[in-house]
Amino acid sequence: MIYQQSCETMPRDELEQLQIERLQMTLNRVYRNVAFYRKGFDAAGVDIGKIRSVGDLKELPFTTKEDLHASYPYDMFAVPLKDIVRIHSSSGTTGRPIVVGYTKNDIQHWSALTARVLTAAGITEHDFVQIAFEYSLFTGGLGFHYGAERIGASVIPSSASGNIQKQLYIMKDYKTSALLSTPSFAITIASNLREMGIHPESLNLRVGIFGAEPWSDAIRARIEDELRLDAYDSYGLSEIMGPGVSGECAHKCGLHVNEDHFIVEVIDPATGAPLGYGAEGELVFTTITKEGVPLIRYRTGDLGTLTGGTCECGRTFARMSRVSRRIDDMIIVRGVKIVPRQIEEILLRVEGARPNYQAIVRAENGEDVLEIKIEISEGIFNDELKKMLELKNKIARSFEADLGIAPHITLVEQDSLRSAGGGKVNRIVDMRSGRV
Ligand code: DLL
Repeated sequence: MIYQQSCETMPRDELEQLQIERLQMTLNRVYRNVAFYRKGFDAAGVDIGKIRSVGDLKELPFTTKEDLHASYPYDMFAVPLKDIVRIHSSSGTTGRPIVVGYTKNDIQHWSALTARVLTAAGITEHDFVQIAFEYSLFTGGLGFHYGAERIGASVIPSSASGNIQKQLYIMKDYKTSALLSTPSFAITIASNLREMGIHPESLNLRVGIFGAEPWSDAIRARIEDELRLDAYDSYGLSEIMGPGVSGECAHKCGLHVNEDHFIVEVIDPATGAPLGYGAEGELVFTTITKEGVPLIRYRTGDLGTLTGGTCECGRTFARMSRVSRRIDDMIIVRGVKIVPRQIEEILLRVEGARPNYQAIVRAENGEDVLEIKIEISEGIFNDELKKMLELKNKIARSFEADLGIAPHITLVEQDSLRSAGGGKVNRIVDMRSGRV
């Protein structure tokens, strides 16, 4: 199913024409209204009148997260504040947050884009959509809420905070058919179901949309199996809009980027050089319809690849791969390079462990020390000490066998690792660089 057929299946030449027209309007708008861009374009010697094709985009300087931090709170806004109808902010855990604002038109577009993502996952007006993303300054809850209402679904705004058991009773009693949450929250939901003796077959769940943090196909398989639903990936970031930037269709061969609203590029993170389709690099987005906070060539820090060509579903938009990690997510501990995916794979193999973890590296007496905090279910947590010790040893041995380092394992209570900022689990904390 396609929500906006004529946009989502637009022939490529028409799409490129639309993109360049919208890009030119956006460039004029930011040059007129945002001092950061006026100064930046002038300093780089860019004449925006000469940007005549999407390929010319590479002449423009990048916008970085640091630029957004420096503009806190409103210096990047391109409209008078009276025209802003909604404020969100990013869930950054270091430094000042990034503040984003939406005009009435931005909200209209945003709801259409999340409606597209929901429709691509097969969600319709007949569904009961439980939105278990946080409703807060985080964009997940409200972003999807407007899209779900727009397609006429029955929305259950359960949010992600509060008592998990209540969340499950709502799911059961209100006959939730579509669940939206972070993948780590879906895992917590699944293990609580088991503990409460609710069999997933007794629920009405049939589809789930998960996102806001990296998750692998192995996690997808586990969620699908434990919740008996069809799981779709959805990507987005507050700086660019929130959820609705891209999402999977039934073919699950990449996430369709809503290219009539965002131009996507992949660049070499070291040199900034544009890379072609198929090459892995940093995802960079330019907004071409946003009024509140338009961004030009925003470096996301997320790693991915792009694929072209029309998808079997008929959509002509480029597809991005699933984002397996952020560029700065790799940690080097005593010379060993570790990415979150490796930790997750080990935990998925150890019976009794759950792949909800946080890796913390610190320097103690000049040596790197790795601690892995792992959430375990309440059942085990309240169990006798011996069982917990056994589990800890089993996990530590698996790490040593796979990575050659024995981390310090700390077992923590379920749901204790999710941050307040959007309910995501912050996988890597590097105390050596102050990165949390
Ligand atoms: O996470 C928006 C969102 C809400 C997306 C709900 C999908 C669903 P932020 O809090 O600003 O916005 O965080 C954005 O999260 O740069 C990625 O690093 C990461 N991220 C988001 N979606 C995915 C995903 C929301 N599907 C940052 N896979 C991004 C991997 C993701 N990482």
